[in-house]
Amino acid sequence: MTYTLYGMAGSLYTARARSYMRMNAVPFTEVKAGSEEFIGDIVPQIGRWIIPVLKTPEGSIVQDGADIIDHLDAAGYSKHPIYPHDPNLLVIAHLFELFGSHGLLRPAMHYRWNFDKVNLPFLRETFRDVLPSKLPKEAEDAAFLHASGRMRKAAEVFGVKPETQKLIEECYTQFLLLLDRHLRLHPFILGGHATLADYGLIGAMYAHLGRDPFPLQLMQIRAPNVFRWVERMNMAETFLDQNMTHAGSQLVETEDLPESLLNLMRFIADDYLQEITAHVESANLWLQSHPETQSGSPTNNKSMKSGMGLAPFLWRGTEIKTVVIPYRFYLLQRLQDAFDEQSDQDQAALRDIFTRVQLDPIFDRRCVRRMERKNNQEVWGDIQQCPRTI
Ligand SMILES: N[C@@H](CCC(=O)N[C@@H](CS)C(=O)NCC(=O)O)C(=O)O
Repeated sequence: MTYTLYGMAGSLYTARARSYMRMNAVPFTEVKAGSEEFIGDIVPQIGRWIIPVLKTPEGSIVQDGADIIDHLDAAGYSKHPIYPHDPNLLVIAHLFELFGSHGLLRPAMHYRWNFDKVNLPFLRETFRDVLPSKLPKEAEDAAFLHASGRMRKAAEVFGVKPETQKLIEECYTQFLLLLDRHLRLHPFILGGHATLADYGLIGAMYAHLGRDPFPLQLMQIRAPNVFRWVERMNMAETFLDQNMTHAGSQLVETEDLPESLLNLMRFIADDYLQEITAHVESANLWLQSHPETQSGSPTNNKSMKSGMGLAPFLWRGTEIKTVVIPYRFYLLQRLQDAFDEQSDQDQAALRDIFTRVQLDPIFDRRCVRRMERKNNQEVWGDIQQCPRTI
């Protein structure tokens, strides 16, 4: 009953699936994405080179971090519910899933690719995970140059430019300190056990920001409790620390949400709300000018190219443009679906909480078409009724 996880140690999206698998003691072997097995066997089944991919003991294939976690959750591996039962916590968990998967791309890429003196020898080794095995030295150097060149370009379309670097560092430091303050008292984002919120955040916080040499040291020095959480998110043992508010596995009280959690949500409002809004607006305009788009047609999503171009928006007062990635709408839709499923009373309570942290517009920023996943890729779904669509 052993699973196979195809990925890379330094990959953000592999990190979230791996974290779930380690924490919930799923038996698995990790195989490098540069292996012949992955290239020869798995890529043709998926139809594109993308990680992470899970192969089940029965031989079926699941691509996508969120879908892998859902698959294993449905198979009964979760030690504790990863989808909180409380409606408020459930929607907050989805918020962190969305922000963690995409809102941290700027610091992740900046701290990986703009500190060559410290990071580059390590990255050369780490990238061997995705290069074909046993390449001669020269070919390996050339392959690394090509792969890292693509990633440096990706950093630019995520908004990492010489003129934004300082702001990226200031904002990330602020985020680290807020997270550190929260994790000093709570072992996980929503309290006593890991939920979707933690699995969303761990991708960038481990693969790039808690593993590459430069940002790792920054985390250890400025935010030791964040570093400890990163360790905790990669181990199967139960963690007990009586200094923390949560000695057991219960989650925080929804009537009395910790101020440190609300502060993290305020950070997300300042840092990410404009961006996701701009992306939804861009996609809606694109869909308007492509009425021929059939339900079920693939978005041709790649991690750094989407065919929908770049969306301009004001990021903390500075205009930047970032690439519109359809997958974000899939995660945003999960949050909005979780909101829609609640009773009127629970929706009102959620609006209250989200209004307190200036995040209430996130319920209304809707893509006019649903985003589905079919055959392991994002496809446009049906037109959706959304009265408050922007
Ligand atoms: N939605 C996906 C995103 C996966 C993704 O973008 N993975 C990156 C690596 S971390 C990738 O494979 N990119 C394709 C490429 O670099 O060509 C998931 O969570 O699985």
